Amino acid sequence: MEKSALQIARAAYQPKLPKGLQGNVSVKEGAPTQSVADQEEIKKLFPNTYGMPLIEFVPGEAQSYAPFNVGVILSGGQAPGGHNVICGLFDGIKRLNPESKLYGFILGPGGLVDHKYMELTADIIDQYRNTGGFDMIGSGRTKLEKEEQFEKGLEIIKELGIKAIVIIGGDDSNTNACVLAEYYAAKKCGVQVIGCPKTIDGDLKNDQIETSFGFDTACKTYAEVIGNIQRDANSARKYWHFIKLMGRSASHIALECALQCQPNICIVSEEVEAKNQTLDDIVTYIAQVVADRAADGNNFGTVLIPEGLIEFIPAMKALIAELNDLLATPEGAALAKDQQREWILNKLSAANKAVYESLPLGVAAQLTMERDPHGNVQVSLIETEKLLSEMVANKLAAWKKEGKFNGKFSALHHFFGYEGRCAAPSNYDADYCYALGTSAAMLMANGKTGYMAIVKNTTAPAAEWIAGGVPITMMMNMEKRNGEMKPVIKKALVRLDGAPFKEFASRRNQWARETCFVYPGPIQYFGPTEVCDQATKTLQLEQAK
Ligand code: FBP
Repeated sequence: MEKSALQIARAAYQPKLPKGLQGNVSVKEGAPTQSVADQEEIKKLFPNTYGMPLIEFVPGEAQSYAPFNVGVILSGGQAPGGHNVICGLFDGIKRLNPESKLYGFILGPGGLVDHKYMELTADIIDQYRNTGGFDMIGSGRTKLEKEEQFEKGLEIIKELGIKAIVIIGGDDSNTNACVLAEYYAAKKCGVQVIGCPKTIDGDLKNDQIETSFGFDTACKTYAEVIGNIQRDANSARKYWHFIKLMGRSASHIALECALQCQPNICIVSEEVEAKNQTLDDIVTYIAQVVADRAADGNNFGTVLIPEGLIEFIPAMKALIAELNDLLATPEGAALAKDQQREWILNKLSAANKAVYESLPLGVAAQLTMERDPHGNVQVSLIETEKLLSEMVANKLAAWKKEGKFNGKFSALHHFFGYEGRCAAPSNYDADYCYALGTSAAMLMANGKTGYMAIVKNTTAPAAEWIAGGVPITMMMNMEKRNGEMKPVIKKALVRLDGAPFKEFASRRNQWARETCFVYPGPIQYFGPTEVCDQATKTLQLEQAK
């Protein structure tokens, strides 16, 4: 593999570890735990893994450990730092006993089921220290949820003498890790399962998990480019940039980028839903900011749009649900593309018809054409940034005729997503992930199963971070999924009463009218700590006492 100069220099970076994980480690157990809600149901579903205590790792006496083999799986979308979790895991198990082995399952959970794996030796691990991406073993979106899959997995686990599996994934993957842990515990297979909190979306967090790894690096990567665009906008003074940001559902990424870059506008999906806003409300808000800035002679600006917005607009949600049903009927499914629009307009209920008719033709067509294997519209493929700018342009044209707008409006579009998912991890993510991997090794060495590795107090210097484990059942509640009540880890959406949103809301009017852009610049890996080691604004605001 040919390496860049940064990759070579960065390979030598030794991630910082919390004091509790630096030398010999001992386990401090807390009181028994309960699930965050629906305690009786969750307890019944997880009789072997419910109620376990919180774990904290503290400096301890030297102990000897027998060798143990471990399997690791990367699940779902890439997030910067995944390789460092694996490196921390590798170094952790080798430190306890050099005879221990680490196996990586290839291309996600499917690798366990299909018995595709490779042993991760020191030579391989060293190639990937502090690098972005998941290319060491690849990732995939196969869901581990069926008994046949668990049994197939067990075959290869036994063949390789694996004692524990580490699943690095988001809320769904960790829910499934817990189901797997319970299954193997109930069957007394002697196989432990440990989870690690991953996703750039930042929506796997709660009282126990401060943040999911990758969020820090991804946001800093997007913030760099947004800052550059803002500086360009402020130099040419002729474009409005509509920037869509990844985050399948929650708006944490858009909000964090707004806090870092101070754009003129940032839409927060959770607020749109809470205020029951319509598409026209959002368009009117943007158009008004454009018109106000134009009145000051500023025909330029930036608008941040979260990827999941469409599904949070109540009227759009209702329209999408009815379209899903209509197009799933035999008549709907058999329609020729050129007959679709008319047929749909005849079938839709009055309220949804009005919304459908108000959409630009291209977007209306996207809503009916792109279906996923379950028959749902693939909302991430809808070009929300274009939809909004087109509708803003129409509104401004109407206002121009009424004399309410005298400026110019020229829009450019961007989507930032994939480019942030494999960036070289920031110091924060490099350290956080290495500590998570080391914690996972310690949880396994201490016989734990059904736990997620955690690291807390991460706005303090790394030595003061607190590493440990949380029983996954503690984070669960019952939710309806595909018509059935299921135990799941609660997804964390942006809280409108949370400090990050409140900070944004208190400053957005000024950012809208004036030009308050901040230019964060690229992630720095070497240099002063205030430049290299800062946590996200979201975390800093959430942790501020
Ligand atoms: P995870 O939740 O699996 O971490 O993935 C997050 C994400 O990056 C979303 O932000 C985005 O909507 C989605 O993955 C894209 O998925 P894909 O890689 O399958 O296109």
